[in-house]
Amino acid sequence: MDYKTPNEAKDLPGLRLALTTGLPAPWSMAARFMFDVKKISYIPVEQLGGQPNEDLIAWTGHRNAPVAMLDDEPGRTNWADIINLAERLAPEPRLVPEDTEDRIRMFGLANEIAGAGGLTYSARHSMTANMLNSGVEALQPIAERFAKSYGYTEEAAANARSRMTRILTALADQLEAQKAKGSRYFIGTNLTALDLLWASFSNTLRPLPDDVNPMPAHMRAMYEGMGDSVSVPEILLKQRDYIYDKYIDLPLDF
Ligand SMILES: N[C@@H](CCC(=O)N[C@@H](CS)C(=O)NCC(=O)O)C(=O)O
Repeated sequence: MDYKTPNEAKDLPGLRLALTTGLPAPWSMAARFMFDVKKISYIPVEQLGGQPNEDLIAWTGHRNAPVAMLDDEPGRTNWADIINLAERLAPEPRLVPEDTEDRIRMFGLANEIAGAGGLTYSARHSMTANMLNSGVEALQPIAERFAKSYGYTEEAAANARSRMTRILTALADQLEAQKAKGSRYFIGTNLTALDLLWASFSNTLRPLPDDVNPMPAHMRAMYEGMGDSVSVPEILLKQRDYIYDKYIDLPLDF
């Protein structure tokens, strides 16, 4: 991936997408998948995970990623806003269901994966707890930045495992119900943003193998650590493999 720095990108026209570099960061990868599947071009901009990112803040007002900057519109950082932006820029292929009940269910389940208090925030709270309790001096600034950025509390970390398990069960139940109706997808009969979100976020708990996902060994260990405490139902892993196989270029490039 050929990233521009925030200062190189800030005066360019069009869509600029700040992404965490060097690893398959789940919110960043999910944003990319939405734009890539719709063939919307963007300029990738570097965000350095866990770092102060002062130039990015000066330009966008945000330290973390993703941040989608379209021309002179306000930056978009929330996963749902980014899905809606992609849908606006390229209505086809549709990733947000037309049917109202399907759309509500899709955004509801997506929020379980990506929203504050959901699966991946919970996984990150337990990772943050592990870093804070590790006694490793070098990890403390990052752990403290994560704690502040993402609303970490000891209580949230203590509840993470049961919250994650309940969400994984709900996602698996949804896929089982879809399978019984003969669909390969989370919602309806076609690909939606939820399939792409799960493909990205599943990679946090169960990273894809190194040949298609060449991430640094210490980050792989950290990601695996986030998934260690939970079992991920087989149907969810099969689903993500299907989506990667059919819709996403591998190896991942970050
Ligand atoms: N704004 C996002 C969450 C973004 C987020 O959690 N980003 C993480 C993972 S991609 C990140 O930037 N981590 C690196 C950092 O905090 O420096 C949302 O809630 O929709």
